[in-house]
Parts: sequence; structure tokens; C-alpha cells
Amino acid sequence: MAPHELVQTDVKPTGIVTKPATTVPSRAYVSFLAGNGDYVKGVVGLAKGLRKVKSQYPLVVAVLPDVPEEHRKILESQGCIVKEIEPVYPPENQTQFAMPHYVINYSKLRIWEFVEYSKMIYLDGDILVYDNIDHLFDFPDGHLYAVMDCFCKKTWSHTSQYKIGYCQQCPDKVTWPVELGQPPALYFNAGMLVFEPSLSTYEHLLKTLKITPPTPFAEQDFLNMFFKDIYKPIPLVYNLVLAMLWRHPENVELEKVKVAHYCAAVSNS
Ligand SMILES: [Mn+2]
Repeated sequence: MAPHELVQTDVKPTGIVTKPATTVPSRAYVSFLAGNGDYVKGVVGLAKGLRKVKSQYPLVVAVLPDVPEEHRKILESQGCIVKEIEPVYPPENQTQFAMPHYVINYSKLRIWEFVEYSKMIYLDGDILVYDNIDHLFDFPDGHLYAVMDCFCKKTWSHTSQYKIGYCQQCPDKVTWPVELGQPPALYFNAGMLVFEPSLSTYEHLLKTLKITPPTPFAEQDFLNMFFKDIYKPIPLVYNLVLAMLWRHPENVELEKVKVAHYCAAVSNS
């Protein structure tokens, strides 16, 4: 090994990894990672999938301080851009009410601070990409794009839509009763989002979070409420939550699926 190589290795920075400005595109995929568990394997799978489908854009991984150096190195070896973020803690009243594994997800809001990118596609660590979705970056600005969720899971049992068997995936099956007023607003699964980072949006998100009453789906409910006016649904093939296979098989075109979402806890998917 040549001596200069040793020197280079020694001076390699240990902090946040940044690439020279000229090679940073204004578009990137982004995922989120917390803790020292197996979730890193999911993000590695995500990175491999994006590479396999020849995505033109890098994968940024927003990591909380508790992600060990070893795991960050694995991600970098997969070509990921690792960016450490500070945790975002929800108001205390929300941590009481939200399901515990969702609480950490409020830190996801930090991705709106990644303004070195003009547009990003967020993908959960339990998502695998089977086909190129780079074209989603070309969708018109000014909207948040995501796939509609399903109201059939038990975790919706506190809602009137669950009680009457209404689901936005099949709105004609059980029609919304007039006496209940307006049908519920379209609701997206927050595991996959096309969004535009913006510091003013981020500040507005945090200010709103402080005055928002608690809900069971924590940050997913919050994002739905916050972005309801600019939300645009995109086809199921961009985020196929596996439970959709048995809840709404008639809506699934399996051979066209581009992104599959293997929700960790199926009952909470
Ligand atoms: Mn997920």
C-alpha cells in the first residue's frame, strides 16, 4: 500500500459525510433510521433495490444519534449519504397516547430540513423497490404525493368509518351515510412520500405539532392533517402495503407493483 493512501485514510472525517457540491444532485431518495437493531438491514435492501433498478438519484439516510458507527459505515459502503439528525420529541401528551413504536417517527419531520435537495422521495426502511420510480420526481411541484391507506385494519376501530365498514380503497362498497356529514378526507400511508424540503414548511410543521391534539398514528396522522390541502393520491403500485393483498385484492395489479411495503407489524400496517 502506498504511503499516501495511509495518510488519506487517517484524515478521513468521522462526522457527517458530505460530497463535493458539484456532484450533489437536487433530487434524492431519503430514508430514516433509528437505534442499533436490524432495521439497518432494511435500509441496505432499499439501497440495493434502488441501485438494481438503476435509479439516477442517491439515497440519503437520516440517522438518529443512537445509530452506531458500524451501521453508518455499512450504509456508506452501499453508496448511501448518511446524515445525522437531532431527534424531534412530540409534545408529552402525544407520547402518552400514540403507539410507542410510532413516537420515534416524529424525527422523520427533519427531512423537510434537507433543503440542499429541491425534491425528495421518502421511503420507509421496510420498503423494497422493484422498478424504477425516478419519474415521480417530475410530477408537478406544490403537492405532496403518496398512496392512499386503508381503513380496514383494526387500529382504525375507534373511527366511525371502521364501524360502518367504509374504506377509501372501495368507497362504493359501503357508501358514506349522509347523517355522518362529509366522508373522511383522503388519508395516505406515510411510508412513501414525494415532497419538497423547505425550511418554512419545517418550521410550520414543528409549530403545528406543538398545538396538535394526540392521535393513535402519531406522525402519520399529523402529516395527513398538515398536508391535506396539497395531498395528491398516486396509484397503489408506488407503495403496496402488503395487507392490501388480502384486504383489497381487486385493487392490486401484482405484476405492476414497483414498491412493496413490508410493514413490520402487520396488524398496525
Ligand atoms: Mn413501514
